[in-house]
Amino acid sequence: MQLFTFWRSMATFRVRIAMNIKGLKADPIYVDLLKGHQAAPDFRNINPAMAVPALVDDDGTVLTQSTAIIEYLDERWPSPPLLPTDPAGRARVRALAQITVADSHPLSVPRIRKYLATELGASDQQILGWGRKWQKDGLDAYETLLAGNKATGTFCHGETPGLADICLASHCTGTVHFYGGTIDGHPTVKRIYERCMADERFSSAHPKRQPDAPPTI
Ligand SMILES: N[C@@H](CCC(=O)N[C@@H](CS)C(=O)NCC(=O)O)C(=O)O
Repeated sequence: MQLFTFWRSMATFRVRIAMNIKGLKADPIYVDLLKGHQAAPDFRNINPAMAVPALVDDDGTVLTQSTAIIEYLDERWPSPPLLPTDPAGRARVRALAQITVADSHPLSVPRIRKYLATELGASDQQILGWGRKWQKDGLDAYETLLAGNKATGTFCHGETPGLADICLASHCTGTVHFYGGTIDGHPTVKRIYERCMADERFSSAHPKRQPDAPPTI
């Protein structure tokens, strides 16, 4: 398998965690988003949406969109599972994941930050504040949905990490490490995030531990 990746990509972080949980390996192909390599013709042939991650399976199947990739991996390698078996549980986990994947993260990916700067004249500080605002709204939603719900356990849904935890981990990492925000006001989120990051399958996937990360960060 080949994984098109960039160290600070939160969406690729999600796929790296899922692959670690499944015990899968992929050859990394680095796409430097800060240098605009996502627009290079070779990569556009892989993903016309010009975004990482993209995963190419050994039979040549090309997959894009982090949660579609993660669910593909979960279906091909079902153990350990990343989604519960019951429909209501699956819907709950997918809904939690979408807080990050659909509602928060898309608002501050590089193409959005670039548009804010070049078309709307936003400053670096304004763009950081913009990102923090949508991250914080996502954290508020997670906290309310997780706290006091009896399906919440050590992890977002029960006692083993799954899709929702993967998305929550990327959300919190983005908030703390890239937007200068905090998760201190979100105790249930913080507890689960810290538990996740104590697990090598999560922590080794962290952006700062990737070979293409700059040595100084
Ligand atoms: N919804 C997509 C998000 C993909 C995405 O926007 N990835 C970012 C990095 S985290 C990217 O490659 N952005 C390129 C750009 O904005 O130019 C997913 O979850 O995979």
